[in-house]
Amino acid sequence: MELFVKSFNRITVITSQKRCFSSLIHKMTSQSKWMVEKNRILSLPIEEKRKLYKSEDYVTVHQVDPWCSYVIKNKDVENKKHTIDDLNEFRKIKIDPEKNKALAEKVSIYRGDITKLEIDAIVNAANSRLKAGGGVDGAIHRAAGPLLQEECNSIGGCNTGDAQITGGYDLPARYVIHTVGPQNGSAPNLQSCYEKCFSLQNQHRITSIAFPCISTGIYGFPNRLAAHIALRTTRKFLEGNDEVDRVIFCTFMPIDVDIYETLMQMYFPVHEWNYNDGAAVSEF
Ligand code: AR6
Repeated sequence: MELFVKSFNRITVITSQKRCFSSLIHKMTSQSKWMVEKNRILSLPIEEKRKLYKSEDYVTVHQVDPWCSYVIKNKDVENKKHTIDDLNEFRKIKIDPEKNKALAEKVSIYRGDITKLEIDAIVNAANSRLKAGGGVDGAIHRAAGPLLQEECNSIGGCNTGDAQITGGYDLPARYVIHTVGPQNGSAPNLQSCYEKCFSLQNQHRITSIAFPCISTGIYGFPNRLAAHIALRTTRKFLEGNDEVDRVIFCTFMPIDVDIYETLMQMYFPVHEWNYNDGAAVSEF
């Protein structure tokens, strides 16, 4: 009987060791699959990479008008006036007017689906588990293909206000930067999302980046305040860094188009503006 129990225990230990080993092998195999594919895609010439895109209607960075041209082409933008509350938010940053012209050539509004952009990096409004969800997150995972989730699984998660970078796989974008916006309306956390995304730029030689309106969908952050935070943080970053050539604000909802068209005139003025009485007066 004693001999039987000993043998049984030994078999149990061997079986569980085997199971651990095979799960380790499985993990390594699936891990190396995304790693190999990520590196392969990142080194493809653009014409080859384009064959991977799920749809042919991709948009290159050069097809997105810089803000200085957008204002000229869309004359109605000038009729959109900011409010006193906007002015109070805007006064939280001191901008260097010398940089207005150069920066108005770097930033853009893009109306539409962020997954179409052929750009160095698109930002994903992710959740802290980095599991594909709804909204822009779902759209990005669908267009990138399943290896994006595999790479996210290998990272394990992301704290609110932080950011993690992965490959873009079948997306036109080379990289996806996953950031987790606040669910409780915390402005410092939202600001941190933008800062952390920018902080990854140097390491991965990202010179063009597109942001969705982080936290303003399922996470319920007020759209207008979110836009102030996005624009203020971007202006501050661009004033101190020359490496990034293009920052694109992807506005998917009409309300965000309206807000960004209004507020971009403050943070990235194309003409000179007077803010004396709270109403913008063009001086050109
Ligand atoms: N392209 C660009 N913007 C988009 C797209 C798209 N294809 N689809 C939606 N948006 P949301 P959150 C806009 O809800 O509030 C997910 O389940 C959308 O109109 O995607 O940060 C995650 O897994 C809105 O303006 O992100 C998290 O659990 C903006 O993207 C949670 O939602 C952000 O809305 C994150 O919530």
